[in-house]
Amino acid sequence: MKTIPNFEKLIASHVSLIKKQNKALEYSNGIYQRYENPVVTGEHAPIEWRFDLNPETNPNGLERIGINATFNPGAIKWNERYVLAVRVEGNDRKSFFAIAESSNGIDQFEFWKKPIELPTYGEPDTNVYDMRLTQHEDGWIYGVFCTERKDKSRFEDTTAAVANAGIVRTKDLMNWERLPDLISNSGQQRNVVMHPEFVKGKYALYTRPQDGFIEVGKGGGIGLGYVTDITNPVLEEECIINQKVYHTIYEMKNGLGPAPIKTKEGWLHLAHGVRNTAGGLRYTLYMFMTSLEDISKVIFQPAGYFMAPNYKETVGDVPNVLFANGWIKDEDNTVYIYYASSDTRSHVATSTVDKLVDYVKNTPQDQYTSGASVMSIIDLINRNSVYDLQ
Ligand code: M1P
Repeated sequence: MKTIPNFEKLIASHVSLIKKQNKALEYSNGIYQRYENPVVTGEHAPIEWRFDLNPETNPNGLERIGINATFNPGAIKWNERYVLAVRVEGNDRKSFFAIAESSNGIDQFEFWKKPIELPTYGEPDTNVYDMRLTQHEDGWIYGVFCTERKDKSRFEDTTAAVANAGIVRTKDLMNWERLPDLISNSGQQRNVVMHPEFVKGKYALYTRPQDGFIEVGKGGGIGLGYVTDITNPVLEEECIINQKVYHTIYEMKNGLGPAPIKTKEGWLHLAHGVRNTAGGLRYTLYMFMTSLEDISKVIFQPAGYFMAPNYKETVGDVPNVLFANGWIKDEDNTVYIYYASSDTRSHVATSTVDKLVDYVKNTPQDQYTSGASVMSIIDLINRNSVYDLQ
């Protein structure tokens, strides 16, 4: 093994970043706990991915390949480790997936030696992102991600693209088998997520049909459809189970986050909602619960957002965005919520199944008017009037 004299400082600061411990923030709303530091940033990318370490070919010690961001990770507990399938984006704007793992889920995430070499299907993907990992009862771990290619019907428009769901599966997170892309009636699909159990013998997929690449248009809402044979993934019976609604945090578009968590009371869902503002789009996270008997039926949905970007999190490549497509429910019912801020870095927040169920069941639902929101507060004040806060 050769020594690398010019890089000691860089290596030392990388090691200290990877080994850095995370600390829960002092304030919590009781529902979840945020942490001081992001869990994965662009600087977590291994030095060997970025620098040519050979002093002959890199006498000036320059970075050769820049990593711009690490965000929107899928998540799974695997061999007692907390494992993220991170969306890594290079300075060239291309995203790819790389596995990072930690022993405690809140800090010291370290990337595996090499990023995932994703097999292609048909025309090579121009860009891939936002992988949702689902441990399915059929024995496979599925990764459903967004695959983006140029819209050739609008050749002159260099921004015109088509988004669809790409599907891979694995048994060891190292060898990935690519299946055909989703075949659906919608022009475009993004935020497609596989349900972990068969439903009436079929694979169930949450979808987000959309008319355009960015705008959902007349489509939108979180959909649900079924696939009989996952090696020929034709989506059947797609219907919308969670609509966009005027003057809510998901007025403009929404999309499911990770695969839902099964609880005694129903399936817990984490999603993102988008509204437009004078300052651009604002992405926040919200939750809902669907019935164990009928996964298309939303039985609880708290009003408003579950998490919104805090001051630091509002800053980044795409400001004012929280996005989550990975969470892990541990054996002790702790839930690790992996979310990204402003399409730049990945964080963790922790909660428990009990707290999240309490949150979705007992937070007032949206009544869609200011007057009704005031009545919810007055009702709480009245019930609290027997307590003396002094
Ligand atoms: O930039 C915010 C997010 O925009 C897209 O999500 P959606 O299709 O729901 O609008 C995705 O590109 C996502 O990766 C990104 O974080």
